[in-house]
Amino acid sequence: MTQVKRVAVTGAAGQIGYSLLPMLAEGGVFGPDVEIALQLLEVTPVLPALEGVRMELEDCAFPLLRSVSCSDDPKVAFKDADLCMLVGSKPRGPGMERQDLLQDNGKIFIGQGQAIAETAGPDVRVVVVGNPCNTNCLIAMHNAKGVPADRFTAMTRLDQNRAKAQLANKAGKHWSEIRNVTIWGNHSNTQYPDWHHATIAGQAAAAAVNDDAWLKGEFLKTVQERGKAIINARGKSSAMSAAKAACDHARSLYTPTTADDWASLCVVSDGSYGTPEGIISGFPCTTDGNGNWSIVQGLEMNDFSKEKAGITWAELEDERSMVKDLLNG
Ligand code: NAX
Repeated sequence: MTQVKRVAVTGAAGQIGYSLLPMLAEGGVFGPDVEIALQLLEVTPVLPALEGVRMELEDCAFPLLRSVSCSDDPKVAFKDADLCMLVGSKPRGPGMERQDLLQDNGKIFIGQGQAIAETAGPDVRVVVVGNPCNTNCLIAMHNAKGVPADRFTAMTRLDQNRAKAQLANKAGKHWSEIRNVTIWGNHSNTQYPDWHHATIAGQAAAAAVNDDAWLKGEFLKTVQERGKAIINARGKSSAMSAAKAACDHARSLYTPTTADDWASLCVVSDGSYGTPEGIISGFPCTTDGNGNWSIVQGLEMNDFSKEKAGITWAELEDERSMVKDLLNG
């Protein structure tokens, strides 16, 4: 075992970080034969808490974990990184408008994009989890001069996993039997979880579920509003499931994913399916196992799908216009 992958995680002392770090250290992304060096980033006041996380990671004695470093400087945390998981962001405060949230986070992701360009490894991949993740990813991508745009992805894998669970429960099957759910658009409550190409134990999802009204109504709403339901129940936002999804997303980049069981990734739009070009939007994607993705082509979108996707694409265009001053790099 000679290979060591350097994984940078921002917001590493937060809730998602606390679940994500052990998954990474156990080989959740690169598998059981690749050693991991964790490079953790936090804001300065949180460094003492991060030190506690570092001590716990040490105490776990993970066989694959070679080192853990902590910093409040993105250029240090991203140094030579193979994978940057951008989890930390500023939460929406009381009375805060969406534009303010986008602008405040934008400043974080400008700096992190620049630091990735300056210090990350030559083959780096970036996964943005911190919300609003699609537009944060767009900002980081635009500010990482010299880093190809296709290295940047944002996470709708949690929404894909949530949709799988809902379909499985409704059809009386196991979630491992669900394939090819797509989350189009934004990781927000405008997202469009699309079941039209999904299968459940090999059967078309619509036939297996046999309840069109449920698919178009309760299913969509449950997936779109699941984050809020978790907060209402737990008093805190999703963390374990978000960490698992972040691992699933990153593992998809490094494990070949086929058109028989695609991954829903937010990637820069090339205009496929009428998605506005240049936004970071959810698409069905295959991957080659070397960190590279392609948008699955040739899927039919009916009028219902076009209408629902159009709503979430418009929201992403709107977000982009709110941060246009941050995209000049
Ligand atoms: P927490 O508030 O528990 O942790 C966030 C951490 O980020 C904090 O420790 C904070 O100090 C740190 N941080 C803030 N600014 C930073 C900066 N500039 N550099 C480094 N660290 C910084 O939030 P948590 O529950 O862990 O969620 C993290 C982010 O994930 C949030 O933005 C959240 O909205 C987002 N989520 C995204 C999901 C997705 O599907 N894309 C789902 C889950 C989650 O809601």
